[in-house]
Amino acid sequence: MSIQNTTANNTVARYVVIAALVAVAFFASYRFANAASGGAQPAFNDYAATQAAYDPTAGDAGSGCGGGGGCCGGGSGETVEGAATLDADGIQRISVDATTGYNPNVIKLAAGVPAEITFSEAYGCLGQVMSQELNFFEDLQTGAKTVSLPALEAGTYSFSCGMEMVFGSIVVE
Ligand SMILES: [Cu+2]
Repeated sequence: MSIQNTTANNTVARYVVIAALVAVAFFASYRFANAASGGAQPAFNDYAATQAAYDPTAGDAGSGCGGGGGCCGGGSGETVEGAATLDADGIQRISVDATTGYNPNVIKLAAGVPAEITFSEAYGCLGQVMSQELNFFEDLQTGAKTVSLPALEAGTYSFSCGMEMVFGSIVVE
């Protein structure tokens, strides 16, 4: 091996080391900034950034809230209303897409009529949907689930993801 080649190899090696140090420093500062800004409690308007973490095609590899950092974005903040359809069997039904937040996130039901709400399959933060008020908890990671509700009195009931970070409401009129 000539001297020139050795020098070239050393130069390449030096650049590799510098690049690695820069990458480590960048990652460390990112982690620090993330921790300083609250870590496990991201801002409610951080939805676009956190949405990527919910990509259903990426599976659910540790994307739950426990890991800190971008978890639930808290929803887009936009209200999307959807009204249930009364079927011939006397049950009102509506489907909710839960893949990237609840769509619709304001579900309108008629009072005094039993209802079935079908939530789509969902992962990560939205992998579970629940309501203490209406007493349901469903795991959406294993597929879409239909929640059966009795005839409800008029009022507004809330539901959320399993960590109570993304919310929707059921408005019964
Ligand atoms: Cu969540």
